[in-house]
Amino acid sequence: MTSHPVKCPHGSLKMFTLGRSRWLWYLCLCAVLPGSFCLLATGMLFPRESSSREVKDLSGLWSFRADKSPNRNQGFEKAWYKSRLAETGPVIDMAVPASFNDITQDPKLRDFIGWVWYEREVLVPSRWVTDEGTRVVLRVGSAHYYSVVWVNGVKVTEHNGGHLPFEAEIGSVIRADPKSPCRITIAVNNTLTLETLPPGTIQYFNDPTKYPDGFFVQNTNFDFFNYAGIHRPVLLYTTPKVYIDDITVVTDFLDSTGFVKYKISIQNAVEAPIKVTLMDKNRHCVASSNKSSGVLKFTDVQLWWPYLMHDNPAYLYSLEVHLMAADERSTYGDIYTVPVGIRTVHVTSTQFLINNKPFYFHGVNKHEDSDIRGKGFDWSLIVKDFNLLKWLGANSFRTSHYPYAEEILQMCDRHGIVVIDECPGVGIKDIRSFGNTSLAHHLDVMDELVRRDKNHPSVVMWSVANEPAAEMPPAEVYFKTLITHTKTLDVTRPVTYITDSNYARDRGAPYVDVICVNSYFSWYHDPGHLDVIPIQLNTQFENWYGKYQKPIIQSEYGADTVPGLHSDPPMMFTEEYQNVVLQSYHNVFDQKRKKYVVGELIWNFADFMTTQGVTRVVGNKKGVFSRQRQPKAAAFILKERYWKLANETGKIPFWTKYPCGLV
Ligand code: GCB
Repeated sequence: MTSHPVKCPHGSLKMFTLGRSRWLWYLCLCAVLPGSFCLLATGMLFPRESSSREVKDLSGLWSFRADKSPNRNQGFEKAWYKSRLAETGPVIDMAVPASFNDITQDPKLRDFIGWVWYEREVLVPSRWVTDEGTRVVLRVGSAHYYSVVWVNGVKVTEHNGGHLPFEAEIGSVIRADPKSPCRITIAVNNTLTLETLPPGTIQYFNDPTKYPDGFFVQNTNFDFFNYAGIHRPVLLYTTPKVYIDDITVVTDFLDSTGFVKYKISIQNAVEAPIKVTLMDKNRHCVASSNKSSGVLKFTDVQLWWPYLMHDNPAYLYSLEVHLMAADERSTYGDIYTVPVGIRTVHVTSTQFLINNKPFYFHGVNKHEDSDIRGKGFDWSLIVKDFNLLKWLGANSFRTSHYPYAEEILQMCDRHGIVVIDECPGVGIKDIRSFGNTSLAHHLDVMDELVRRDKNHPSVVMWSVANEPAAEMPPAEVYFKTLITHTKTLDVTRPVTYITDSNYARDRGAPYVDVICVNSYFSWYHDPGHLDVIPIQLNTQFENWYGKYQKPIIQSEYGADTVPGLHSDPPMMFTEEYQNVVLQSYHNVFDQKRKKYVVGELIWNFADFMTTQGVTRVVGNKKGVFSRQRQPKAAAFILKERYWKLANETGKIPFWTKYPCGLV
């Protein structure tokens, strides 16, 4: 039997803690690149094609088998990775990327907890195999939650965490067996523990008079369905042997002069000739250098502005890095281009400044969630959502409650949608989740998140958690460490955690830069009593600002609404009730945004799936759009407001003909 991290049924997972010796490494890097990022030992550049890099997308049909054995461990005991999955037992077709839960009619698969196995055979271009100077990398955009990956039966990597990419170099494995197709096996386990992010626990019910043999449930403290599987594209890509491993970019400007501070790391050579070129939209070079780090300075800078704040928003330059390297046998070149938006972010005691101008977040909270595909990546859905965001006049969203696909952030860069980038620190309610193992994992996740998203101009703030039980004594040290660490990783962006309206949960608040508060007055508090909103919301803002003198974002507010349900006078769950909740909140925002409130993010953009329970009727219905992306009445209220706000606080682009008739 193969020894494996899974020690007990349903995958009680051994955590990777990568040794705190990394701290020393951070300190060294900080010393050479002050005012910039401290990162993991290797980069995680998004796989892009270039004249030196090829990408092969493995999206499509994979073979799939859930390990339904009582201890969920048969796949490891019988080494399913050693042969074709179909030879181990019955397999079904599975779409990748997609959550597996809603794909079949099998209720046991929908609610399955434990290991599921995916497999795909790939024909690899022969040049990739024969050319020893080519690195072949297997990359998984994300798989929820814990993954083990084999190629031709050889384990190539493991990853702990459900929302960030991981990869493995597989050239040597496929070259060892060049004649056979490359068989990729990925085992994914969705079991959550007190130390995962988000946390969860498995609870067994052993009373035979009430429950079938082996009955157990997974308990969680978050309000979305724990969709699982391979959620984002699986790719193979190549680089030359000596390659550009990471690029870090920090931007600034003074009057009309732009500055791009950059650092490039290369692998498999101590140094190599390099050419760095910054190009404008028309591919004209505006600055260049032949050093692996430095500052590019150029005139007539075009800043990256948020959507609706400028008539030429989301301007992107391109930083092209060209690496030349040679060994005794050949010359390799590597080219990688990263989009660069020149913008700054600063926070004062009352304002959130982008490019030194006050920015007001009028946006949404989202989920990666849709019918059938669950949390699976889907371009049609993404493009539709961006069209809806722009229709709404939204200038921002929060990646509640986990990092979204990189392709979504690329869309934000290109459309000027500002992002609060949240890690999966949601549902941290149990005191045992404040221990050292949890903290170490949380720090690792922040490292991975910042490493992946640091260069996106759209990302303006990190959120380290949502509504943690921050009234518990260990929360203070926990959040102090986490927030301080995140600021060390990235000195250019503010950091927050999202609190709920329980005012006692503020042990982390002294360390955040912006206070983000969720509240549901007249819903969870005083349900049905719309008249409490003005007074309770006013009290909420005055209390937080009075104590901390930091700008405040209303990071969630809303009401569940069943589309098509009506009542006048308004009653809970009707479209009219949602309208009045929104309008009552808006009246208070209008008073406070003159002072220190810097944003409002509706909960939620669209209805989304949750675990089943007595408060959820086939999911959470607080969307202003249905799960199928059709507007409820509240969407029109929000749209009118957001365009009005844009008109006041920004500059509506001349080309935008928005249908509210306000311009
Ligand atoms: C919250 C949570 C969010 C829930 C929402 C609700 O405070 O942050 O995850 O979905 O409330 O609708 O209850």
